[in-house]
Amino acid sequence: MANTKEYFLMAAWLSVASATTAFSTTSWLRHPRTMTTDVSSAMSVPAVSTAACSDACGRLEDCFRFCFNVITAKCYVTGLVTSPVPDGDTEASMECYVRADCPTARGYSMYSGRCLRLMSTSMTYWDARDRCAADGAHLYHYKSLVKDRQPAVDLMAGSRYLLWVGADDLVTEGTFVWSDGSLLPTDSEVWASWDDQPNNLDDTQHCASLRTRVYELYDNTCSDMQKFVCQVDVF
Ligand SMILES: [Ca+2]
Repeated sequence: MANTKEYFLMAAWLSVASATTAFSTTSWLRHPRTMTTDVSSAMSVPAVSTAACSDACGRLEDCFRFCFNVITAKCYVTGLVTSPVPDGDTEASMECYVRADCPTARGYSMYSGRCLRLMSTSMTYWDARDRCAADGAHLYHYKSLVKDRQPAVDLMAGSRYLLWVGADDLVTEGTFVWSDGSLLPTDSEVWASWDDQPNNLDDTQHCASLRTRVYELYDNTCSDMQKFVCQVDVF
């Protein structure tokens, strides 16, 4: 019989180990975000359990997350047609999960904890944004040198480009916003501040680009044709 200390260490280990759950062949992570975020663009499909709901999502190529209401037994899968969320769902009754793997069939791979795909066809910022959305993805959120630089270095493997990432100041000049609504301050470490970025050159530069020579951001003209990086959120 293990002593009390060992018992609690084992309990803690089991708690961590269960954070990644394998329903069927896909690994899922319990989603830390709110139910509202998850089901706002979801549709309901028939399922009788969390496992059945995960199977329903797993069979859909563009389903990266699902929520199962354990009270009403409703299964919400995302990446599909938007439909109104029925009344009666509360956050407490929802179990939400995201895929713990990248959608490799669509060309996404894990790079240092980020699920990314380099898009080699040059497009405007707006077309690039739409292309990522078609994958259930978004332009890369290059928010932190500590967390987001290495994935980009791994992905680019020495190639030097200007790449669209997911921030612009199109709504309010000088206020850059990521596509998830969070701010990209103009004094953020990710800008090439040594090169006076963002400088809104000729009052025409409103979209953030990652220059992979230095792995820092420059603002650039949104209508320029550039390659870009799409990101799928799997955590
Ligand atoms: Ca600039």
